[in-house]
Amino acid sequence: MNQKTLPSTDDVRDRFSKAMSAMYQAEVPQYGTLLELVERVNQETLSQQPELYRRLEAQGELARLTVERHGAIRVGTADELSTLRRLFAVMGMHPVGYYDLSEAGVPVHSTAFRPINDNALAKNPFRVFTSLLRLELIENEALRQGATAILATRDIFTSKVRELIECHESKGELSSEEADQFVKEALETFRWHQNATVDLETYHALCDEHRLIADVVCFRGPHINHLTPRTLDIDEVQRRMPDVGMNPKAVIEGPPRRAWPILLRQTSFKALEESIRFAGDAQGTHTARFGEVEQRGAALTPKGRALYDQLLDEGREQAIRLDNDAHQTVMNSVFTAFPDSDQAMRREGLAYFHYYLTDTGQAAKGVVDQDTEALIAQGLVEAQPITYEDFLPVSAAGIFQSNLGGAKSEAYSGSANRDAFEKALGAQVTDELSLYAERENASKARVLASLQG
Ligand code: OOG
Ligand code: NI
Repeated sequence: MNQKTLPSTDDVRDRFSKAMSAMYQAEVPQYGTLLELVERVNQETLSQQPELYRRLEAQGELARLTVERHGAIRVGTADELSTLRRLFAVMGMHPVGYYDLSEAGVPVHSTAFRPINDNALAKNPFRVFTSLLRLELIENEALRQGATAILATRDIFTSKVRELIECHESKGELSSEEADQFVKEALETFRWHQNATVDLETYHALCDEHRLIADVVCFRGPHINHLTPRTLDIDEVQRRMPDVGMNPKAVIEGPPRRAWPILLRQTSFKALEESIRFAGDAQGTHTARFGEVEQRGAALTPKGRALYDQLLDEGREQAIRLDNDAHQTVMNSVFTAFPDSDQAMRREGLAYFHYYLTDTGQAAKGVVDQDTEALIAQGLVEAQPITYEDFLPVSAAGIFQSNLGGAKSEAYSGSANRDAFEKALGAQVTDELSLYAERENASKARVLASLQG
């Protein structure tokens, strides 16, 4: 077969994320409404802010904006997690980062499967936040054993998708037809099931321990529980959500609004109560699926992240139980300690930057100066913050809690275990900060080489 017709891992991921979005729109119509709202706000923001338009275009992010989504799932066993790792690898998505949610009273730990290099991210940065249930944190032994036994009987993958994963692993590629089939079969793992695999009594027993445990254990598969488009103005989306019939969560998580956004801000509409048929024919309900919006900003260096974490803690202490407006006012005043300009963030080493040549820089040759700040001052080089591609554990906990109905609990705290997670995953997770540092260094090296040229 002609080499050129073979789809790349980026193509497969692009097809899959679109198929997933279509499936979720059909399953949860409110998600379709959310997509329309975000699209409208993004268009308005871009037309009101030409400088933002220019920046996104220069970073190659304008094209990806309309396809950009993240999703989340929760699985029950090491075997499910490691097979997912192989499934995501077919789409060029690799485990990045370790998130310990036990600290926030949620008995899971997680990673994000996502593309890693510049080109893959520019094409479609689809990410899936993937959590593994930690049954070992449940003290009730009978309940723990019961849940383990239920999980042992299910297979969340179709036999065809397993075949196609193996085919990709041995050949290193799939044909276009195989890729389409892969997308169709992989999607089955993420589908919603109205029939639970357990009776109502078992469901309630698991819910009483933690709603999340019931969500993972009682169904045939790890239904996608939300999909998240990226907005350029999350405050505006939050404001307009009630107008289109959505019930937004109380506060926007993460940093406050800034001229130079950092990390990630998130909000969601509350999970829907959906009817479920339990074994033995009893009718009941389950609340799991919701819609979320995110606004992404600059990836922070370890120094920037430490400052963010410190200010977030301070802000959260002062903002307990405030409504969103009051919460944002507190955060705004606390975050005045975080410089809000690209230059200051760059000079103080708070954020990662992508360096590229201006038009003048592209025409220049034989420039031996190696000082990027001087090159920027001479108009040869520009630097744009690198977009944060990952997640934030405190925000993730806020999203979990607002949708599981739980208050913050100390029940499982202090039990991060990255080794156990990686053992279950069957691989190490990549450190997200090293990825940003590599991309920054590579962009600097390219610019300097070309100017010397
Ligand atoms: C995942 C919650 C985390 C985010 O955007 O931080 C998440 C879940 O509810 O399974 O998706
Ligand atoms: Ni999310």
